[in-house]
Amino acid sequence: MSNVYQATTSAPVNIACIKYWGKRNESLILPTNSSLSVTLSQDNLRSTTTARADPSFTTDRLWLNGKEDIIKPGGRLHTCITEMKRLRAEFEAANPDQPKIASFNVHICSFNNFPTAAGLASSASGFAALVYALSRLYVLPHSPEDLSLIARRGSGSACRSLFGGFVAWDMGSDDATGSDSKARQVAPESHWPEMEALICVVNDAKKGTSSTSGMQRTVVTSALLQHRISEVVPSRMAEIERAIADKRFGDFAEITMRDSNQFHAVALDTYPPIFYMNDVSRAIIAIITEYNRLSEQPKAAYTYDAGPNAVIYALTPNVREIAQLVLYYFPQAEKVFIGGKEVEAALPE
Ligand code: 2P0
Repeated sequence: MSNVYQATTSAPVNIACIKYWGKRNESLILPTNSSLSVTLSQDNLRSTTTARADPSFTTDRLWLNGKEDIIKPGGRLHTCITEMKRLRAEFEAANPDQPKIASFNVHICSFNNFPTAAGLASSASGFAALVYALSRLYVLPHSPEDLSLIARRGSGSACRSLFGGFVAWDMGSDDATGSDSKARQVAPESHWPEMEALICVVNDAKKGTSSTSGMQRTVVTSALLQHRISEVVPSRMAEIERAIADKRFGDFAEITMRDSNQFHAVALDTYPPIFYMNDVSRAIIAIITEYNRLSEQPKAAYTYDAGPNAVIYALTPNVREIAQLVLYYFPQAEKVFIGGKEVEAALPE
């Protein structure tokens, strides 16, 4: 019987607090600003990917949620697979006892257990899982930081899903090869285990303007983006890293909400404008703003990506109260369970 070369891994979704929006190099996927996210550790927001290499495969093939996706030559999938095969070839050259599998074609099968392309960062977990599955298949010794360089070529935000916890994507300055545009763990999840994310699915349909084309239009047309990348993000990155290190939730929350607001302002400043939030998204902002007004420091932070769904960051002791509040204003929402117990709609005391 011949050997089977196969590996299965999964990777989680990440939700940015400092948003990535804009590329300075389209083909290398180099961003116009650094970004920072929290990797969600819930089991129900993951991409699970199996990769198999076999001499009998005549081409590389990939299935996403059971449907075959075409691997276009020169496209992002093709780039990631080619780069991983290159690392395996280097590994085989340095380790002659290893089986020669770098030249085999691969079949890749990936499933998301959440709605694809609904502004829930499916490309982030998808490409991270793809790169990670191939690294396991090829038993590569590379660090998550090294692998993040390749995941980035699949989808920018994917580089951040190779780490858990709080993760920065440093924009880097090597414009020729992008060798320093990679992810870095700012703090593991265990540093601040009370940090939780409440996800409010406002609409799980596929979004109208893809991130890739939306950000292209922004880079070309928005003057506000230029202000954001030069004047705002660099100091915000430093401030949020310090807030995370010191576990100052109020500051973390304010920076996160301000950055979400500015990202959507930049989308509006794009010409023609891009709207990702809808009336329900804006109602949730109003609810969280009112809730935060009741205390000295913010206790909840909303953030929105390229879609209408809200992610609310909060510390464990406040999550139930916030879920109760959202359910109070949206009684038609699906049931919410925390710790196995159904959350009842209620206003805070
Ligand atoms: C982020 N988003 O930082 C931001 C916030 C959406 C809003 O990263 O073109 O799907 O594949 O590099 O990674 C969405 O961008 O775009 C994104 P590509 P990607 O999470």
